[in-house]
Order: sequence, then C-alpha cells, then structure tokens
Amino acid sequence: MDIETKEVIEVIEVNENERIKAGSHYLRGTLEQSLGDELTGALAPADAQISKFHGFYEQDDRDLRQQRRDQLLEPRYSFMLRARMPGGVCTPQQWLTIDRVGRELGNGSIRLTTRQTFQYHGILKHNIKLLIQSINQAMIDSIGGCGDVNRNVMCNPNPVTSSLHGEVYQWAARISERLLPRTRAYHEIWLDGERVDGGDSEPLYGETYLPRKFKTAVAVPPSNDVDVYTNDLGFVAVAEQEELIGFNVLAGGGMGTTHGDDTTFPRLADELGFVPLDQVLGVAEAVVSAQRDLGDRVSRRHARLKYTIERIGLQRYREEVEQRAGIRFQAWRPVVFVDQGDRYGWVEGVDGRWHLTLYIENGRVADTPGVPLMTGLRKIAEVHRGDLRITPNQNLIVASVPVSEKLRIEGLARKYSLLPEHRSPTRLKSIACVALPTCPQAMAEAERYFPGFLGRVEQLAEKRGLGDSGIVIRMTGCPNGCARPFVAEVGLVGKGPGRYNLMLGGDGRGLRLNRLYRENLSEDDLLAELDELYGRYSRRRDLNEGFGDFVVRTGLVGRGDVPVEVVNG
Ligand code: SRM
Ligand code: SF4
Repeated sequence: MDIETKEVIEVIEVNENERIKAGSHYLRGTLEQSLGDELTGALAPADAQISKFHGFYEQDDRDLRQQRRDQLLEPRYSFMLRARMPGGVCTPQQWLTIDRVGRELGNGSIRLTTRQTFQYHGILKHNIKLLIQSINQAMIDSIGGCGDVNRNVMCNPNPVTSSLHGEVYQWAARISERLLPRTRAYHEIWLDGERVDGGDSEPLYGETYLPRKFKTAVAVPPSNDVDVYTNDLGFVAVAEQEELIGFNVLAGGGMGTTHGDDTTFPRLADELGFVPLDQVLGVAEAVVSAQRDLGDRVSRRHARLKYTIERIGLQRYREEVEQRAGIRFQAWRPVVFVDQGDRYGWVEGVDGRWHLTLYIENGRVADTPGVPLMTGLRKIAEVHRGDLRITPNQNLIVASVPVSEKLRIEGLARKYSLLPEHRSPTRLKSIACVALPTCPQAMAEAERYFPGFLGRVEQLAEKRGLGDSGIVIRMTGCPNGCARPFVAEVGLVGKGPGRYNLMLGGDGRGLRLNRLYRENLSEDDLLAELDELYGRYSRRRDLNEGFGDFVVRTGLVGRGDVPVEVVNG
C-alpha cells in the first residue's frame, strides 16, 4: 500500500471527534467566531466539542424543547460550565466569587458535583467570557473540566485523622497540574492572553489529546469516598507510622455503559502495584500516554482506558506503563476500606481545628422558597477563615474552624438547614446525578425526582424496622453513571421517562459492582420490589450485615467483580 492510500484510510477510520481535535489548532477551533455569532444561541457543531476542553458544554432546556419547536424557535440554548478544583478545596473568598457569579451570570444556582467541583447551568453565550474571566480573577479555572483530557482530580477532602491528608492533597494538586493541557488557547481566548502563532504544543497529549475523557482519584484509606476503583487512574495512599511512603496504583475503572449494548460495561480498576513517592508523577504520565497511544480512536463508546486494558490484557498494559515510566511496580500494599460515604457533622482534626460536613441535597446550592441554602453558605463564607471542601458525595465541608468559632458556624448552618440532622442514614448516603432538564443524555429524572422518591423509600424502611439502616442508593437518569450507581448497594438507572433499572449488590465500600436485578420498573414497581427486599433483609440479615452484602449472600444477585475482596478480608 502506498503512503497516500494508507493516510486516506487512517483519516477515514478515526471518528469525527478525532478530526475535530486534529483540526482545532490545539483547542482553538473557531470558538471566537462562534461566540460572536449573534444569530444563534448555539456554537458551531465542531466548537461545541472543542468548548468542552475549556470546561463548558452546550445544552438546551429540555422542559422547553417541544414548546420552542411548536413556536418554530431554535432550542433555548445555554451553557453549563464546570470548574477545575483538585480535591474540591477552595477558600471562603473564592466561594464568595463562585456564589456571586452563579447568581449574576448563571441560573442562580451552583451544582456541587460527584467529582468535587462545581458547575454553573443556564449561562448565555454572550456571558461565557465574562464568567470565565470572573472566576479566573479568583484563581479558579475550568481548563480540562470536561473534554478528552484528565478531569478534576479527586482526593479525600476530610483533613481529620492525620497530617497525611494534607500531604496527600498536595499530591492530588501536583497530579492535576502535571496532567493539564499546555495549549495557550484558554488564556488567549478567555483571558486575552498573548497570541501564539504556530509555536504551541502539547508534550503529553499531542494534537489529538486522549481518545476519551480520563479520570484520576486519590484515596486515603479507610475512606473510599472518592470511589477510587471507578476511575481510569487511582492512587491509594500508603503510610507507615503516619508517614506517607507512596501509593498503590490502580488503572482501568469506569462506569459508563449503553443500554442494550453488552460490549459496554462498568468496570472496577485493576491493581498495578505500589510506587514510592518519587515515581508518582512519572507513573501518572505513563498511564496517560499509554492510553493516548493505545486507546480506541474509532469507537468513542469503547475509547476509555477500561476497554484498552480488556483488549490488550492487564499484563501487557502493566509492562507498557512500567516501560514508559522506567520503573517496576512493587507488590500491592494491603489497605482496608470501610465505606464510600461522607462523615457528617463535626470532626476534630489533628491540629485541634474542627471540620463540619454539611448536607447539601444532591449538591444543588440554591435559594428556594423557605430554604435559602445559597444564602446560608454565603453567610458562612463571609465569616469563615479556614477553607471549604466539596466532597465526592456532593456535600460541603467547612474546614479548619478554630474551637472559638464553632458555635457561630454551627448556628448559621442550623439556621439555614445545612446540618445533617433530621435526615435518615439512607438519605445521607445517597446521591443522584443532574439529569433533566439540562442534561442532554437523560432518559429519566434524577436530581429533581430523587428527594421525593427517597421519602417513599424511607417510609418502607420504617415499616420494615430499617429506619436506622443506612443503605447506599444512587440514581442516574441514564446508564452513563455520573452518580456512580454501579457501585451502590441499590442503583437506580434511568431507562425511559419514569422507568429505571434496579441494580443490587454493591458492598457499601465501593469495592464491588452491583448487578441488574429488575429492568425498566415504574415507581410503583420499584417500591414494591424494595418493600419485598427490605422485608427479607429485616428478617434474615446477619448481625451488622449491609443490604448489598445480604442480597449477594442470599443469592438474590450474583457477585460483581471483586478484585480487592482478598485484600480487604
Ligand atoms: Fe458525567 C456526561 C454530569 C460525573 C460518566 N455527565 C455527562 C454530561 C456532561 C452530559 C453530556 O454528555 O452532555 C452531564 C452534564 C449534566 C448537567 O446538566 O450538568 C454529566 N457527570 C456529571 C455530574 C455533574 C453529575 C453530578 O450530578 O454530579 C458529574 C460531574 C463530575 C465532574 O465534576 O467532573 C459527573 N460522569 C460522572 C461520573 C462519576 C465520576 O467521574 O466519578 C461518571 C462515571 C465514571 C466514568 O466516567 O466512567 C460520569 N458522564 C459520564 C459519561 C459516560 C462516560 C463513559 O465512559 O461512557 C458521560 C457521557 C459521555 O462521556 O459521553 C457523561
Ligand atoms: Fe446526564 Fe446520564 Fe450523567 Fe445523569 S448519568 S447527568 S442523565 S449523563
């Protein structure tokens, strides 16, 4: 085959997104022209892909779609912007900016996400630049919030048990920095930075970036709040006598699936082995570059790292990473995880400062009639002098409060209904994704519907004498898995309007995938199934046995993959 023919075939074989990336001149595309086009509220289609790397998505209000269609109007386009905030940590001053910008340039709310950052919804095209500039003035950016690059790096946010947490957080921030795209496009377009003609480059990513999104989390055992096994790349802190000595490394986790396509599946990450601290950044780069070169650039459905590892095999993949990083993985160090939830209320840190985890229902920070939550957080940020930390379960920690300030902070939190009190243990452990009306992928409701649905589940639990049991329930509007439903004890995965698949059997620690139990259920059917299951559980469970463990032990569902069960005894 001559070279020309080969090139043509290669061009035809990659998917459309690859062509868009390659032609974007390191993520510039024609974004500036798209923004200036006043005839439409949308971006040009290729720019709507490139914009994701800059942190924002084009959306339209799905509640209004039909009405707009009937009126022969274009959809009501607006944008969702996601910031980059490693480990979810920000200062109160930054929070005040986040809050102000959300009220002035977004839809009046802030959405805390399952990856410890925040999103604005409802941004109009002509406000995007001002919005990005405003958060950048507070030292917050949105580079790689979305797109085919490494996303927000997660990290256990609770600085409680030891100085280890602070140190591990620094590693999360370093990994985030190391895996950032290097293009100057963001600065040029949004921050009016100096133009670079021709000299731009991406040493790690290359001009077509990664085949697909890429996610990294850092866990501090015994908490698996970050659900580290669901990430493309995971680091698990290993300490000796309270001193951080390195990390166990994981690769190849992911949740996204497509209904009816069994070539797609959720997967827990594989254990690659232990590395000392001086090898961490090199390994992170090697995992990313291996995926850059070996990932599937034809089918986006199969382009995540989990499919690469399935295709080439773990052994070969591990060797590839070792060779690129110039290291050998050491044997995995034993670690124990005990849960995947947040620790609510006050906890004293090693330095004598206190940390208060607030409850934010589904991570939605807004003022609604009778519940001025957004105002409450603003009042706290106005007086607080420590920092604020978004958790992987969409909550917020008021961190590093001196004992003298505890009463004042708690008073505000109580006044604005931000304390976890009067919520059932199940509600405190449960989360839902955004779904309708903004998410274009949603097949069913999640965030808007979940609180009421949980109320009905709580009644069932009370009836069965399970009011004190905290069962992890997670709902998503589609099988993409944004609330990580496939590692929940009960996963409810949207199938169509008002219809959900019922998944059962997570272990409450994020170490076991659940399995499909019943398909396409209406609310009545779901409640009937749960009623029956809760009845069995309350009669036949072992002492301290979790619901997910019970359904697996009694054979109601098969066991999911359990690669770490051995380690965790
Ligand atoms: Fe997600 C796409 C919201 C965490 C898997 N996710 C989307 C989009 C952008 C819809 C879209 O494609 O246009 C959603 C925007 C909704 C909206 O209106 O805001 C969306 N994902 C979210 C958030 C906001 C859910 C939440 O309620 O908090 C989370 C933002 C995280 C962040 O701050 O970066 C969010 N998404 C996740 C997670 C959980 C995680 O990462 O720990 C997953 C599962 C883990 C994984 O990636 O495998 C997840 N989102 C997806 C997927 C499926 C990817 C796949 O491999 O198939 C999509 C669809 C896609 O990429 O094509 C998606
Ligand atoms: Fe949207 Fe589906 Fe993610 Fe929910 S799980 S936010 S419906 S993409």
